[in-house]
Order: sequence, then C-alpha cells, then structure tokens
Amino acid sequence: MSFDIHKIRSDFPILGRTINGKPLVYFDNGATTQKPRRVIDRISNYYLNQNSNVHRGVHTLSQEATDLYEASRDYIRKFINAEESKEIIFTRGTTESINLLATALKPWIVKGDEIMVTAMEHHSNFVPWQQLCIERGAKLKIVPIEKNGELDLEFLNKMMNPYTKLLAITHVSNVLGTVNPVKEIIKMAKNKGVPVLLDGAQSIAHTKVDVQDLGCDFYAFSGHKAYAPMGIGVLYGKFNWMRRLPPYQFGGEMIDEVTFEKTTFNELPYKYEAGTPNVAGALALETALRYISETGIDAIRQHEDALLRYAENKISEIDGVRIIGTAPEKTGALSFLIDGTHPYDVGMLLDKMGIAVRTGHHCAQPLMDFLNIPGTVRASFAMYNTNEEVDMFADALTKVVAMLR
Ligand code: 7TS
Repeated sequence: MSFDIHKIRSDFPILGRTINGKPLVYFDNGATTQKPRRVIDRISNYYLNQNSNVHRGVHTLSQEATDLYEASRDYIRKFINAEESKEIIFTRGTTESINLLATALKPWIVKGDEIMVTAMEHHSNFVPWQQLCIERGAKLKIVPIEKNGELDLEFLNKMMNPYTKLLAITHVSNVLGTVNPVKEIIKMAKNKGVPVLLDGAQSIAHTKVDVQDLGCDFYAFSGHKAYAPMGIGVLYGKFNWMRRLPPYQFGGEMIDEVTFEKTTFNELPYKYEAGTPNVAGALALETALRYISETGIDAIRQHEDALLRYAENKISEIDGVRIIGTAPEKTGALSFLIDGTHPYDVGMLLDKMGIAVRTGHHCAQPLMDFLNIPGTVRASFAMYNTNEEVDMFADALTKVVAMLR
C-alpha cells in the first residue's frame, strides 16, 4: 500500500479544526497524537454494544468483553513481537509501567547496587529509579551524552559492573529526537549480565519495535502517543522476570485465593492487573496499532524522517536558530532555540497563528541542566503532518522572530 497522506489526514477529524482563526498545524505529537476516527468509533462501539466487566461473569456480554480484551492483548504481543501474551501487562501508560517495574524490583535492589539511566531520560524514566535508589541505598548512575545528543557508548559500557542491577534507557529521546542504538546497547548490557528496560514512549509510533530482536527485558509505552486514547499503556516484561517479581497493587483480579490469613496471587499477566481494567482503552489500542500496521511503520518512519529533515533545513535558514539535538539518527522531535527569544514567547505567538508546539523542559530537567539551557521549543511530528505544514510553521516562525527582536 502506498503512503496516502490525503487519505491519512481525512481519517483524523480534528485536523479539520481551526485555532485562532487559522488552520490547525498540530506539531505536539510527542505529547500526544491525535486519534483517527476508527479509534474513536472503537471506544463508542464498545460502550454502545459490548460493555461489561471482564474475567468475572458467566454471562455472554462479560465473556464477549473478556475475549475482546484478551484478543487485544494478543494483537499487541504480535505488534511488538513478544513471545507470549502473558508478557503484555496493561497499564495506564509509560509512567505507570515504569512505576510498576520500579516497585516490583524493589526487593531485588540492595545497598551498594547500582541502577543506570541516561542524561536524556524523561522524568518518568528517571524519578522512579532515583527514588528507588534513595530508598534502598543504591547508586543512580547517569550515562552522559555527547554535544550532538548521542550517548557516549564507550563510557556506557565501562560504567556497567557486577553491581549494576538495571539499565533504564529511552529508545527515542522526547527532546532531542535521538534514536539510541538500543540493540547494540542491549548487547553490551547482556555481555555484562545487566537487564535492560526500554522506555518506548517515543518509539512505538515511529519505528519498528521487535522486543525479541532487540533483546530487551522490559519495554514500556503509552497508547496515547500512538493514536490510541489516553489512560492505556503497556509494560512488556519477559516471563522469566515477571513471574519472579512481587505484585504492584493488591485487590480484585490479581489474586488466586484469599483467606483471612493469607493471599496467593494470580498468574501472569493478571498478577499485575489489579482491579477493573481499561477495557475500551485496550480495544482502542489494538485498533490504533492495526492502523499503524496497515499504514506501514516503515513508511511512517520514512515520511516522518523526511519531514524532520525538511523542517530542520527550513528553520536553519532563520537567523539565530539553534537546533538542540543533531545526532545522525533522529526521529519525531525537533527541538530548537532562537537567539534573543524565550521558548515560551515563541510557543505563545505560534499558537496565535494556529500552530501547536511545546515549550519548556519537556519533563527532562536533568537534560536541560546537562545542556545548560532553560528549555526548548519542540515541534514533534506524526504520520499525518505534511511539508506544507512545515512551510506554514517556518513562515510563522520568521514572523515570530521579527516580532520578538
Ligand atoms: N517517557 C518518554 C520518553 C516520554 O516522552 C513520555 C511523555 C513519558 C515517558 C511519559 O509518558 P506518559 O504517557 O506516561 O505521560 N512525554 C511527553 C512529552 O514529551 N511531552 O508531553 C509528554
């Protein structure tokens, strides 16, 4: 199937909106993507025709909802090529997935252990590990980055030692757009016996993810950054890990048997899915991932990368623009600063012209400190963005610069 941008755009009703009297140019996809009509329809169809609680009822509707929910889990397994569907744990999103893992790993971390993260992590993949280290008397080690936004791999390799209990690393940086060479990194980690968590929040919608090929032990992502609704996400965890780790939350569904004295826990993945899950969200996540598959993840990556290069070239022509993150392998995000302007003012003025970008630290304050900048303006792309939108953005930016200087 060819990549038909007009057809794709027509699938996203919100793209027809105007903002401040101007056609919407939505370049805040790193924060959340828009939703195609079929995802929105999937949610309403569930509540109109299929709503019931799962895993609990003998009645037909409950059975139907359970089958659909489990079929979604299995589709997601295939999408990321996990070995077994019990390795797919539904969560609220990346943040919850990582918190789940950090909580479950707690007993395994003892004084003197080390956890490694990188200087480019989102707070979601930083604060849980920092807090775990504080609580357990472990050491948080930060992998530095080069000036262009690439990781220092040699240093990373040297930093791992017999005390390293986990390497938690983002697949794609939400600020710099850097695509980390995670397969190579995981290989290094495996050689030293270090398990790896990949934060996939910014990779799932932009690049092919095959967890078995990558060799990661854990992979976390949010549905809402991949055309699915908010409030649904996944933690992929290798069976051999998750079966040994303790539960994260207690309550209904995650138990096997409860007495006044003690409780035994359910098998995977239910051990990690306490309470009523977001069934509509899971079904809509399946729909969104099917939409990505149908469009073709490689075609999407190609389109978005071409867009990114086009945008980089366009805005580089504007006087005083400094691009933050110039790694050779980038996708999705274009961060920049303009001499003599504040990111917030740039974002505000772009909004007046209908253009949605994000400004600030992008939940990566340690990275901002590392780069010694207050924040950036970030344009982030999705499959439905176009060169014409980039042209509008660059024209608007030229006007903004003239206004602010
Ligand atoms: N990890 C990365 C790399 C992210 O970019 C984000 C969200 C998260 C984790 C957290 O995801 P959540 O769905 O649990 O919130 N990033 C952004 C962003 O760049 N702008 O807004 C949210």
